[in-house]
Amino acid sequence: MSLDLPKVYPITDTHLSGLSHAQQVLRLIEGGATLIQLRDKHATPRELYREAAAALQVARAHRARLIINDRIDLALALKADGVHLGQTDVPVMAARGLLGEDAIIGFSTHNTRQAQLATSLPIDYIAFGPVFPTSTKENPDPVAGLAALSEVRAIIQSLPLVAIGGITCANLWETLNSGADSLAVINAVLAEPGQISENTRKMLNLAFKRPTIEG
Ligand code: TZP
Ligand code: MG
Repeated sequence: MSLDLPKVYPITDTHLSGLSHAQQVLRLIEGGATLIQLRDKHATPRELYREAAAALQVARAHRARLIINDRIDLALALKADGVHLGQTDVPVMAARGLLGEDAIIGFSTHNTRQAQLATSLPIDYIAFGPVFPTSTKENPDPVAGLAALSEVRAIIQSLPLVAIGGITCANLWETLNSGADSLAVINAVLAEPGQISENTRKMLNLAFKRPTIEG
């Protein structure tokens, strides 16, 4: 299993953007996103089913992949591209059994121990963070920092690594240089709803211009 992750992996947030998930997905795709996570901690299951179905339709029409945060039931019912699970969600093994081999399963970790344990799970990528302070997540885990991100990179070897939490254009290069394959972002791309496509494009372009440590 080796997932080829795009450098920028946006996550939707209806409160922050004031837009539906489908509207956000369209704007993110227009900015170049090819892998997007639908995350909603507030909608009812019924609302979320409808919203996710609409967002998935937009993603499919543009050949982008849509991963559902937390909700294995919705991912299964809607045949989404995968699910992103946290430490207290349905166990990864159970999710893999339900979704099958082809689904993308991502798993959140917040410290090196969790990352180590995650290496034995049937997952396609590990997310690690918050790397930097974030005001987007309610009750975030302690800020882990770039040194811990580098440690995780070493621990998980070639398993794809997504960094998350407080990532912006200002810290994007150092985050990639610390071992992240991909950057999951909310605020950096959604905080200005009129600029979602532009800000996504800007981050993707910057990521491609990254100077490597070796030079
Ligand atoms: N998990 C760890 S930090 C975070 C999540 C969902 C929020 C990331 O949002 P932002 O705005 O990119 O800091
Ligand atoms: Mg979760």
